[in-house]
Amino acid sequence: MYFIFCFIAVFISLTTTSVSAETTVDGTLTYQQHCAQCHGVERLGAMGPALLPQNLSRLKKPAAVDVITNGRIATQMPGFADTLSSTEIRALVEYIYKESSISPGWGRQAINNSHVIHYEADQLGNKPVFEADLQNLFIVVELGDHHATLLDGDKFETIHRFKTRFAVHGGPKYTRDGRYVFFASRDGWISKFDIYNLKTVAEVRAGINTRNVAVSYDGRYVAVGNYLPHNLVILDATDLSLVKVLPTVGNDGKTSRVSAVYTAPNRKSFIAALKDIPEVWEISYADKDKKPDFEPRRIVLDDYLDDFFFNQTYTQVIGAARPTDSGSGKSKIKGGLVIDLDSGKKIAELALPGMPHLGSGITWNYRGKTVLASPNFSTSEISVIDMDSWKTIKNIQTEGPGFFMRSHANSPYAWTDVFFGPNKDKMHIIDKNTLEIIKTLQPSPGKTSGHVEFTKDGRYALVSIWDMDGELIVYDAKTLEETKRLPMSKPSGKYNVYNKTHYEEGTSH
Ligand code: DHE
Repeated sequence: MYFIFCFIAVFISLTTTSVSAETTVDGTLTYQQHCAQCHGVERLGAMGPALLPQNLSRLKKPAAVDVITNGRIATQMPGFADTLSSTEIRALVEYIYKESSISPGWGRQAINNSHVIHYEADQLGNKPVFEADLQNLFIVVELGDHHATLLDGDKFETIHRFKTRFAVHGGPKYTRDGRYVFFASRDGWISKFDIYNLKTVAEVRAGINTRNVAVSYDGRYVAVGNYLPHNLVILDATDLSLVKVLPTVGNDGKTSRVSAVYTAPNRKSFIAALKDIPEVWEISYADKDKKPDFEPRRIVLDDYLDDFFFNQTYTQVIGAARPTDSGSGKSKIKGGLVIDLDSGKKIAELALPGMPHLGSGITWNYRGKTVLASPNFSTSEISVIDMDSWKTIKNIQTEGPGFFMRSHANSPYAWTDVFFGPNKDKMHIIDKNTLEIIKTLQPSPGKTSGHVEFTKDGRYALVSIWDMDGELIVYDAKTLEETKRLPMSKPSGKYNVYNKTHYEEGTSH
């Protein structure tokens, strides 16, 4: 009897000890010590996404524990297994799933209050203040010290270096004439830069946590896709003044983050995929003579699209859900799906392994067929898919998972980085006709090499060394010999005016 009593007493004491240990760990404090720098003091996001219940709806708590413990693939999120105890991690998860006392709203008034016009259009001239081939310029985003460089693509010399907002992410977008470029920062700032006058002319904070920005083909509007608030924001491209806020609400009333928004030049519309609602939205700006109403056409899908791109005629969307974003690890469709934008119907499912990065997908002509190729965040392969039959032609084995892929219509090669793992300093060159890797470069041993962009004519390929003490390396795209190195501060992406404004098949959208 005494033995049973002692056993129960010890059991009660043990269980209460563990419960009280959990309740005494302060998730708030742990958050401020370890997470606030990237996710924002108020959990509204900065370099990392916002950590609020509104943003975590597709991530189950056990999956959040796993992300904090082991880190998240293809992001800057490290694992905390060696820094935090499992009790601290559980307390942190409870904290981030609690409603915040700070309202994550960022409405019309906040957007309008943030709007700054640095230069009115009539204050600046219409001729470039420098000499260079205006179609062969590059904007290079330097993440290391939050600057951008305007580079002459013939001489590979810096024309101008300027400050950007903190943590610019995604491709800056040009107007079709190449005069203006729009940047989006992760914390919602949209900046318009006048390349001819080398001046930032207007800025506005369009959201708290922004995904990316798109410019309409006619240069009249800018669309901003937000994670927080859950909306799309339409701006006037002239001065970035607010035109419309479109809350991203599904038919069932549920709200959603925006995965990304792009312009579809042939359709004269913006195409946006939603992260928490299985819908793609098409927002037309086709009518040139009157102001569009920006009412979305909803295409309802079987699954969420976290990542997507288009065929060259913009009649099809090719997208995939990311298993890690669905929390349960199970999205309904294994791999990717293809949607016909005219009919709004799914026309194929793709056998894509791992976590394909379709946003970096490119297309080319392979023995009379158009193929698409996509890197993969989680497996060491590049999938090459026939865009008629939607069957995989080949999975090209690489030395590690990659992030970005690039080619050019005038180049016989497609370049892809390795980016993750022990071979992160390598860059593969694939023959587009044989689908074999014909050379592997190691531009700067030990330092991550990633993201390639070609010159206008495809003669040179520019590679980034992702290091604070980084470089931009210029390669002859035919001989694959190095021709020049320019020191830069963690140059992330680089964007050629001609390739971008002509929607070159080898580059991103
Ligand atoms: Fe990106 C583009 C999403 C992490 C650097 N990234 C994009 C785009 C999307 C996207 C939707 C297309 C926007 C556009 O160009 O209009 N990125 C995501 C993610 O979901 C992911 C995996 C997690 C996240 O943190 O949001 C992610 N991205 C990163 C990084 O960690 C990178 C390497 C460093 C950084 O800047 O944070 C990074 N993403 C880039 C770059 C592009 C990009 C350089 C533009 C590629 C291009 O050539 O167009």
